[in-house]
Amino acid sequence: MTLRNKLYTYKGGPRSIGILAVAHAIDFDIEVVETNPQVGLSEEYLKLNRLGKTPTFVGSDGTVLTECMAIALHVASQDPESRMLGPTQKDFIYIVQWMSFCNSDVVKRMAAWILPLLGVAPYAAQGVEMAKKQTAQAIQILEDHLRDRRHLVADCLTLADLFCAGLVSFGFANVFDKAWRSGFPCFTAWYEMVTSLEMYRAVQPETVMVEIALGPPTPSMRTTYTADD
Ligand SMILES: N[C@@H](CCC(=O)N[C@@H](CS)C(=O)NCC(=O)O)C(=O)O
Repeated sequence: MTLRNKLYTYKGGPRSIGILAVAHAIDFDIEVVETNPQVGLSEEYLKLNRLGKTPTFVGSDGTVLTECMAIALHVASQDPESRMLGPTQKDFIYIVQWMSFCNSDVVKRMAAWILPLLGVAPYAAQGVEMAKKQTAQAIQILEDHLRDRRHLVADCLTLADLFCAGLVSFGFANVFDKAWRSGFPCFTAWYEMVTSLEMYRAVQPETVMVEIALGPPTPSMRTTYTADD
């Protein structure tokens, strides 16, 4: 029996979209194994990822990787001819910079804004308002960077674009509504460009951009669950 590469993740998981899109772009076979921490995890999975997070990669050669950035870099590097890791070594460093920025500061701020509204983290109006401001502050960095460029790095499509667009899809689908988007036109145009690419659409056929941001959760939705993000 031939072993396949596996990615343990859940459908539409923002930390997995870029991994799957780059795999598609370089024709690297990965089977998605539906795994959702909010639904419950098997003992077997907890041996692979001891903090019970997704995604986790298990390669056909036995490689086990946690941390979405490491997985994305590993997958992208399977095709040495591909430009997905940037034309130069310095571009590669900038790719890692943007991936890290989005996977840490942007995701944390967005999650603090959105998860309480979805009822998957405790809700406090003040906390949500603060997280909304802090998200705008982080996205402004991307907006300024993209003002005179089409791509995050090196004026060509790289892993940074696919990976970061996947991460912020969570914002566009829930709170980056029409009014909010008008304040970030370059960031929004970049997102529309990346999400319309065939390799992105192969993973995420539909891109949701909300008209009106989520409002406060109803009392029955509120929770005390505390996922990190
Ligand atoms: N440092 C990890 C974080 C992974 C992570 O937090 N994943 C989220 C899903 S996108 C998760 O598993 N959350 C469940 C929880 O925190 O309980 C990475 O960058 O891959």
